[in-house]
Amino acid sequence: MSVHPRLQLTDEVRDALAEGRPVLALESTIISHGMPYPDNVRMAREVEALIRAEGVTPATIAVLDGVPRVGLSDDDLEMLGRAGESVTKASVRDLAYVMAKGIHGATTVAATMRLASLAGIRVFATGGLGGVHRGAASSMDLSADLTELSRTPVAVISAGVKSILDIGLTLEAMETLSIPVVGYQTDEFPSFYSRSSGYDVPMRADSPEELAAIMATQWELGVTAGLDIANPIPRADEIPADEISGIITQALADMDERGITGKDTTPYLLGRVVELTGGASLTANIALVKNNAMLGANLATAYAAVTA
Ligand code: PSU
Ligand code: MN
Repeated sequence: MSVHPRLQLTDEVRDALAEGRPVLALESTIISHGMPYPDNVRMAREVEALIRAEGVTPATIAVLDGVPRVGLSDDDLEMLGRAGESVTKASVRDLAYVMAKGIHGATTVAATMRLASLAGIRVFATGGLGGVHRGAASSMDLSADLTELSRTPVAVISAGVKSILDIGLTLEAMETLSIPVVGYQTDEFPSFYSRSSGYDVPMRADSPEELAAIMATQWELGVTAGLDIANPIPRADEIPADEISGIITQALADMDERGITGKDTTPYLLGRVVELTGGASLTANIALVKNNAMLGANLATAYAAVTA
C-alpha cells in the first residue's frame, strides 16, 4: 500500500508499515481539546509507551504547520497539549483548510481515520466517539465521525459513546450507515464512563483474532466502511451510570445557558464534567483510553498476522 504523498511519516512508522509490522493510530483532538494540560500530555506519552511495550508502533496523528503528520515526537505532543484549545479542532471538513493555511490542526476521530487510512493504517484507538447529540432532531448536530466511519476502512476502538449524546439514536445511525458495532467481551454497548448503557450491541467478539477476522472479511467484500469496536471501561475504573447521569444533565444545562453550539459542544461538555466530578471523570477517561490502547495494540498485531 502506497502512502499518500502529502503525508509525513516518522521513520519508525514508515519502517513498520513497509515491513508489515503492526502500527496503531491515535488522535490529537483528545490531547488539545479533550483533557486539561498537563494531564493530556502525560496521557499521550503513557499511551504511546504502553503500545510500544506490546511491540506495536504508535502513530499519533495531527496536522502541524499544514503538514499531516503520522507519528509525533515528544515535543510535538507537549506543544499540542500546552496549546490546547488554541489549536484548531480539525474534522474532515477542516483538513484541506488547515493544510492550505499552513496551520496546526488537532484531528478528531473522523480526520484521524482519514489520514490513518491514507497512510495504510487500519487500527485506531481512542477514548470516545462523536455521535448523534441529544436534541439532534432540532439542532442537526451529528458528528462527522459517523460519516467517516461509514466510508473509511479503519477499525476504531472506543469505550462507546458518552451519554452527552443520544446513545439510542447514535446506534440507529450507525446501523443505517452500515457501520458494524462490535462489543468486545460484552453484550451491552458501553457508555464511556460506565460499562452499561441499557442498549445491546448488535455483534460481539471475544478476542483480537475474532475482531481481525471481521475486519478482513468486511474489506474483502468491498464494504469500505470502518468498524466501531466498543470496549467497556475496566470495572475498577468505572463511574456508575446513575452517578454520572445527573452530572451530564447539569453540564448540558450549563452549556445551553452559555449558548455553546457546534464544534465547541463536545470539548465544553468534557471539561464541565471534569469540573463537576472534581476530576474523577478525568481519571476514568485516562483509564479507558489506556484500556483501548492495549486492545488496539493487540488488534493491530492480530490484523497484521491475518494480512501477512
Ligand atoms: N469524546 C471524548 N473525547 C474527545 C472527543 C470525543 O470523550 O476528545 C473528541 C474526538 O476527537 C471526537 C470529537 O472525534 O471529539 C467529536 O467531536 P464532534 O462531536 O464535534 O464531532
Ligand atoms: Mn457536532
